[in-house]
Amino acid sequence: MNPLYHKARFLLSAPDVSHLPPDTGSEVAFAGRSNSGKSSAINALTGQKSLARTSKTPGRTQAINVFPLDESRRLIDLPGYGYAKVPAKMRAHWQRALPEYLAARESLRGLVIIMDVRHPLTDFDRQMLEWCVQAGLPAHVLLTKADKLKRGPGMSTLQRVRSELDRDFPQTSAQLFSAAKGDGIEALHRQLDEWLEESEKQQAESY
Ligand SMILES: Nc1nc2c(ncn2[C@@H]2O[C@H](COP(=O)(O)OP(=O)(O)O)[C@@H](O)[C@H]2O)c(=O)[nH]1
Ligand SMILES: [Mg+2]
Repeated sequence: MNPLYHKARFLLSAPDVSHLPPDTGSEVAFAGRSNSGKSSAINALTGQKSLARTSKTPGRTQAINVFPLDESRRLIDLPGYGYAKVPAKMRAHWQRALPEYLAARESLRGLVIIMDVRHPLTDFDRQMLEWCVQAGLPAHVLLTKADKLKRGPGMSTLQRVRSELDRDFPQTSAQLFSAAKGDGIEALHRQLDEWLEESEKQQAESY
């Protein structure tokens, strides 16, 4: 149990990257296809039932939600991609804004990409990973809804995803996760710790 993540609270919903809080301290962003289980993963990792809203019918709202953990660290919930009912104009906007955010945001330490374990590495996911490579940003893949597969098929999906990542997107790690069962939370906390605590140290050393 890591109490830092349980301190997460909702700060604001930004319609655009220009409305994000000042680019200081450190943050980790979460991305994923609509309905992949992103909101459920954020709720599970923060130990809060309804911090990020979850729904069975994905919404049209496309905004960035900001969840501070303390004065200098935050989680960033990016708009879900690949949702057909999002108006074309808005889709075009995020298609431009997301890679810009990944490349320009100084405080951004890494990206968690949520994928349904039954449908990993879609074209959208690969696009996001490509933008991470271009931005020199590490990524961590959560294969969520792992409770939907038996242990054997789950493990072989993880192995297959890892070998594809090794080939196409080195610097990217992967794990199984289940918000429903609470599996994989500790491994995710360790990855977030590495990104958020390392940068705290770097800041301390630079004074
Ligand atoms: N079985 C199972 N269902 C999940 C899990 N995570 C999310 N879901 C379900 O998947 C649907 C979409 O989840 P949500 O978190 O809203 O996805 P988002 O659109 O990516 O934010 C909801 O019906 C959730 O209850 C999981 O770990 N296991
Ligand atoms: Mg959601």
